[in-house]
Amino acid sequence: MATEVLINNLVQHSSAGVRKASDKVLSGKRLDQNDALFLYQEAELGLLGILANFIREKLNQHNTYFNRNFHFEPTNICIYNCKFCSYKRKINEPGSWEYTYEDLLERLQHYNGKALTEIHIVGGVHPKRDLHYYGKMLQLVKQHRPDIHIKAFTAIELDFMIRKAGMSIKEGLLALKEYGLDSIPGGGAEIFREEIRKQVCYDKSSSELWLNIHRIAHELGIPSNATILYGHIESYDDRVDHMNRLRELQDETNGFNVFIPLKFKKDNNQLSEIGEVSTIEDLRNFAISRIFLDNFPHIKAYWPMIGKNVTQLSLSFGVDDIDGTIDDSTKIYSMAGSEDQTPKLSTEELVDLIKEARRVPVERDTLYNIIKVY
Ligand code: V47
Ligand code: SF4
Repeated sequence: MATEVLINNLVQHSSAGVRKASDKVLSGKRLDQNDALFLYQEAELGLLGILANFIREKLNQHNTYFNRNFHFEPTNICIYNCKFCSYKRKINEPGSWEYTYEDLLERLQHYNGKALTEIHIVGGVHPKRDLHYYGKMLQLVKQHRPDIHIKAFTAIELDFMIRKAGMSIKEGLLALKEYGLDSIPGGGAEIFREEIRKQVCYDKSSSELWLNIHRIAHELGIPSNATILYGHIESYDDRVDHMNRLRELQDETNGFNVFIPLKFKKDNNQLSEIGEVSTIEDLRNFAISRIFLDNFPHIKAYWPMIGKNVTQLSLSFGVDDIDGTIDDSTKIYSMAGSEDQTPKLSTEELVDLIKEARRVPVERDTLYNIIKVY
C-alpha cells in the first residue's frame, strides 16, 4: 500500500503517456515504441530509475556482474570511414598498428598462472587479413589457454573476413567456431536507422547484414551481445527503432546475452563538434533500455567509456553488469577522449565499486555462469 502511494506520487504530475507506460511496466506488460518515446521525451529521471530498477531487481536481484578479461586489438587499420571513430588509421599511417601472432602469444603469456575467463578480440577491418588469418589467432589462444572464452570480432569484421575467404555467412561462422570462436561481441551495430547510419558511417556493412549475422550465429549456437552508439545525431525515435529491431530478433532467437549502450565520445574524430550528452541523458538512456528490452537478460555499463562514477550511478538505473578488469588493453575509448586513459581495474576495485553502490558483486564468465559471489 505504502509502495502504491509512493508510485502514485511519482507519476501524479506526469503526462498521460508517461503514466500509461509506467502502468505497463509495473503490471509486467511490454512497452510499445510509442510508450518508449514518451519516456524519452517526458519522463523524469527519478521515475525512470524506479521503473528500471523494478525490472532489474525482478531479473537480477541486487547482483552486479563482472568478469576477468582483457582485450586484444589486432590492428587499427581499417577500410571503413566511420565519422565517430578516433582510432582507425590507413596502412603505414603514423599511429597505426598491426600485431602479429607473436605479439598475441606474448600478451597471453603475461597471464600464465593467473585467473582469467575471457579474451575480447576486436579491431579495424584490415584489407589484407581474412578469416583464416584470424582463425589461426583463435587457435593460438585455445592452444595456450583452453580454459578461456573467446568473444571475438564484430559483425562488421566478420562480414569482411568471411567474404574475403569466399564463404557464406553460415560457412564462415562454422569455420570460426571450429577455430575456437565462442561468442560475438556487440560492436558495429551503431545505429540501425538507415538515414542516420548513412550519415555517420556511410560505407559500413548495413543494419540488415549486422542483424542477419547475429541471427545466423544464434542459429548455430553462437551467442552474442548487442550495442547502440548513442548521443550523436540520432533522435529518440532512432534509438527506439534500434532497440525494437533488437527486441524482435531476440524474440526470434533468444541468442543475445546483454545490451550495451555506448556513449559517443567526441575527441579526435569527425563528429567532435557535436560534443557529448550529459550524465542525466546517459542514466535516462540506461533506464529506458532496461525497460524496453524486456527480453534481454542483462544491461551493461561499459566503465572505460563512462567512467567509474557514472558506472556506479547506472546500477540504480537498470544496469546489472559492468564488464571486467580490462587491464589497460583497449584503445578505442582512450583515443576518443575517455577520462580513463589506461583503463584497468583489479577485481578488488570492481568489488569495492559495486559494494559502494550497495549491490552484490558477482564474478561471472562470459555466459553469466556464476564464478563467485563477494
Ligand atoms: O562498434 C567507436 C564504438 C564499438 C567510438 O560486446 C565509439 O561486450 C563511442 O562494441 N565513441 C566497439 N563509441 C566496442 C564494442 C564493445 C565494447 C565493450 C564491450 C562489448 C561487448 C562491445 O565502439 C564500435 C563503436 O560503436 N565506438 N568509436 C566513439 N568515438
Ligand atoms: Fe573501422 Fe570500426 Fe573505426 Fe568504423 S568504428 S572506422 S569499422 S575501426
